[in-house]
Amino acid sequence: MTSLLEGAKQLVTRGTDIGARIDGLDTAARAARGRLDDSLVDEAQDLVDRAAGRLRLSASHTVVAIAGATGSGKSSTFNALTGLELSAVGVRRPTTSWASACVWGRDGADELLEWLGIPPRHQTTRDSMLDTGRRESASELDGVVLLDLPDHDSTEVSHHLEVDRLVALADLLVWVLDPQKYADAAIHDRYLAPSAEHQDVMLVVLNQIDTVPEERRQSMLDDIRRLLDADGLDRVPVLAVSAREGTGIAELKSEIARRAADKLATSARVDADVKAVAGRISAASGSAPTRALSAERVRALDDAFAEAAGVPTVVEAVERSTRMSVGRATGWPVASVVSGVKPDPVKRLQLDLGADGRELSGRARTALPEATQVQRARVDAEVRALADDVSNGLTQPWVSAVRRASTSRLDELGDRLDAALAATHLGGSRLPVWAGAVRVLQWLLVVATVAGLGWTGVLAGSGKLQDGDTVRVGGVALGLILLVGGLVLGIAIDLVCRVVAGGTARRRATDADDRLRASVSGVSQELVVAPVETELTAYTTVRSGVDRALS
Ligand SMILES: Nc1nc2c(ncn2[C@@H]2O[C@H](COP(=O)(O)OP(=O)(O)OP(=O)(O)O)[C@@H](O)[C@H]2O)c(=O)[nH]1
Ligand SMILES: [Mg+2]
Repeated sequence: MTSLLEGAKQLVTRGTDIGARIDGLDTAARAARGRLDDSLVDEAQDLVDRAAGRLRLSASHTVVAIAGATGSGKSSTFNALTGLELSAVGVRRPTTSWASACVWGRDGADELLEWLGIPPRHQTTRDSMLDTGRRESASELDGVVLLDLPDHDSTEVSHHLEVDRLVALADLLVWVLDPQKYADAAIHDRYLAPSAEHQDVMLVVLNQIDTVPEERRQSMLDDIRRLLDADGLDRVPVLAVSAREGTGIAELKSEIARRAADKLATSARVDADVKAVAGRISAASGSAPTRALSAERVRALDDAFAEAAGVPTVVEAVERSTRMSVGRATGWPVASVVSGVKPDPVKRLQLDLGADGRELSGRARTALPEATQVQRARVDAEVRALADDVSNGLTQPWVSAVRRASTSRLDELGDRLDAALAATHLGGSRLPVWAGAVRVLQWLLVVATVAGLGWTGVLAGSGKLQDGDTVRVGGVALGLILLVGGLVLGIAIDLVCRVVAGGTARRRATDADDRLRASVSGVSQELVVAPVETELTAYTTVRSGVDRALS
């Protein structure tokens, strides 16, 4: 790109910003790769290379190519302009098989001729052949590299290829028409009409005007004008010449000289190329403004992912487990013993109960239910909705690119969700301090109840329960108070603590839910959101590149 910018600098000094435009097209083409039509992207990248190549080369030369149908008189016109019989003019068609060049002012043209692919044997340097009588007219074309091209319409395939190659490289194009074939679709459809962007670097010549009766010349020129207008080439001048008799050659030479002298043809040509391709990329890309992914869409996607990952199952297990462990610690111990030990729901999911918390072990997912078809369908629907939402208003290639990106990594979903859940710390699992204290209290109450029961039993057995001897509080035997008080208090604490344990369980469940959803959100971010955002960034890059290329 440095060479491109160096080449462009020379043009920047002349008030154009062609380097920035090529750079814009380059940026757009790179970002469009794999998203817009390959052939269009290839064309843009070829053009960037070609334009950079041309701008790196001589800015003081203007490459003028003479193109047209076989027998129209290209070589004759070439010879008339050079004043020499350089190109063979023949009756056999086609005559010219290889492009030849005539250079006025050789300095710095070598690399340019090499880039054009004109071998030295087909090159002539005009000023080296000057005779004094012709010096004046020759110097008028100083800086011109005139090319005589083969025909574009014979059966020789190599001729078409050579013409297409050089038509793409020339700075200025002179299309030679003749009175017989000037309306041929071959030239209008294939070359002229598609060059509307290039009309400022084109001339049209009607040759062999000597063969047209004088009274018919104007109507023929009018006819050509009409055809060119229909091709979208309303600014292209038409010159009537006779290469054989020299009519109009001086005017043609002046027109070429005028365009070569201001040295703008090179940048104008590249500009036209860049605008044409950038215009097509722009049309394919559309100009809808980009929209950001909406937070609601992402949240809905996260929800679907969380459900498919089994987050609600784990969260519910955490809640039940907390309720159970706190309940068991704070509950009336006798009831727990009688009801037996139920398995911990979290352990059933093979959650690892560490000292400072718990994590889903690597084996956890085997215990978690697989995502059901309904859950999986919801994931797919949410991904689709997100892609459709964000690509709404974009052209089809971009809609497809966004959709493709949104699903490109979904086959990793199951594994990635498992891994994310396995690595998620579910929050504290320790018994709350208050519950530990209540446990001690409950056992003290059990001891009091048992002691009260024993004491009361002994008193009742010996018939001393009503006896005034035994310790009494408020007239009731202490043993009985211990027995009933311990029982009532134990059960009352159990009931109150159930309510408190429910709160703790819900808090821990919410905490676990937050942590799990954060992990799941990381997965949706990586597998769906980031790929979609990459496409949106590419779209923005293409748009801004194209805008720069067209500016
Ligand atoms: N009457 C007349 N004949 C011309 C004129 N220009 C060219 N010719 C003749 O037209 C024929 C073709 O001329 P060329 O210059 O070889 O044509 P070309 O376009 O180079 O043809 P290819 O190399 O085959 O593509 C030759 O016989 C020329 O003498 C002209 O202005 N008037
Ligand atoms: Mg020829």
